[in-house]
Amino acid sequence: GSSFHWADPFLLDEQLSDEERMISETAHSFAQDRLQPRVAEAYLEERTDPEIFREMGELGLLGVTVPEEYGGVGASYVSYGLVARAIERVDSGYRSMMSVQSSLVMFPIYAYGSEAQKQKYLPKLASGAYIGCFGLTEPDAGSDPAGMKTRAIKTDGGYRLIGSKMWISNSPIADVFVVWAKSEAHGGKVRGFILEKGMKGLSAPKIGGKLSLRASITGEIVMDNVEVGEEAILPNIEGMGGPFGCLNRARYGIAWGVMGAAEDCFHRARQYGLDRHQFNRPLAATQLYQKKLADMETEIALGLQAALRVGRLFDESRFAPEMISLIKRNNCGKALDIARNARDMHGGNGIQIEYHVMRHAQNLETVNTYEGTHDVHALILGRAITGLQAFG
Ligand code: TGC
Ligand code: FAD
Repeated sequence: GSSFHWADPFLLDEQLSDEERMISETAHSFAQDRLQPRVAEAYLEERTDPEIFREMGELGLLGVTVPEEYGGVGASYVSYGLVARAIERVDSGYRSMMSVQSSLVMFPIYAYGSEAQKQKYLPKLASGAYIGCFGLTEPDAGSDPAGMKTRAIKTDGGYRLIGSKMWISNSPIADVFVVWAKSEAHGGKVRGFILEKGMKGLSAPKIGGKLSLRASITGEIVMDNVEVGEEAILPNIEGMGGPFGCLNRARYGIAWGVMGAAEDCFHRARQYGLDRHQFNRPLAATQLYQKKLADMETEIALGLQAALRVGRLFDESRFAPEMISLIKRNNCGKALDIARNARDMHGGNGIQIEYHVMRHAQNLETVNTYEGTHDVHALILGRAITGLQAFG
């Protein structure tokens, strides 16, 4: 037999390569030393520090799967997941900033871009000198992005973009905008375009008043006849498979990330229960409290093991999008449940910023919704199970 480790029941750590363990430790130390001390204030003041991109870039935490020749680390998708887990242990908003940059901006430029686009953008995105954003969602097209209205009209030597995007992470501070539009010159098919801050007709107003993900800035993208040259179109992809290819990666990272947030809640609830006494004994000595801790530990262990399995399949190019829907949906739902319970277990203190659990719970409301809602992923799985499409 072997001994049981309450914080790592299935010995996940042992299943990692040396390189993966090293990247995970780098991300974890960075998150705890540099992000954790400033998150409470950033969250309360709804402030995003663009410097965080540079700090992540310096440590190689942006675009970890992108090859070294373009500024990345050329590491595995398991490594990318471990980075997401370590950063989201501090805040889902910080993980959002990282995932958008890595999976939704660097990945499409790397996978669908021209050599010139890769050389122009990837090294600067990897170092954090450039901040990127990804515009798919629109005011009238969320769960159904194929219903987008943004269009690209062919001009002499390029395109003119008209439309608006809604709920876009990083957009108000972005230098590089990967946006998706229906192109009349391509039979109305969806194409990707790279826009740059400062282009005439392009603006990205902030969306204020969020009660969730407050440390990560969100905005619109307004394209009022933005003129671009041929060099702005992503040449190597056409159709909804373009944006979905990016979402597969981001959703996979989120499945790991939310387990980090859940672990933080679990560890805090455990410690609180050991320290806090009521009825002349620690809260942790009560059966109800222990049951909640056991449920948390169980769901986290299963969720991490599932994410690792899908990550290994990803690295072998054997993943299916439905596998990602399964872990994105389940891990987000379980993490949200764990965070709400941790809030409850902290009693009145649980609503205070300094106890962190309610911030996680509020953040996870967004994470359960973006990148495909909990229910939309059920319908993707439902279609695969039955062969019948229940949406649209
Ligand atoms: P459907 O008919 O299923 O497919 C249309 C075409 O797309 C292809 N495809 C995929 N390709 C690769 N990976 C996937 N996961 C794919 N899913 C679909 C498919 O093969 C087909 O290709 P083709 O060549 O035959 O045309 O598409 P549909 O329009 O009926 O899709 C319905 C549904 C519900 C599955 C889909 O629209 C969906 O996933 N909706 C959710 C939208 C979403 O996730 N939005 C995310 C916006 S980005 C974001 O939230 C960033 S937050 C990031 C952060 O801050 O961390
Ligand atoms: P809707 O699609 O209107 O859904 C509303 C409700 O209806 C949900 O409960 C949904 O599950 C349900 N529903 C929808 N269709 C069906 C159906 N067929 N059957 C049953 N129920 C259904 N997008 C980007 O492109 N880039 C970003 O960087 C980005 N960042 C984001 C950051 C934040 C903070 C937030 C909140 C969102 C972000 N999004 C981003 C947008 C996000 O992906 C969408 O909010 C999400 O896809 C849901 O779309 P919606 O908000 O329009 O909701």
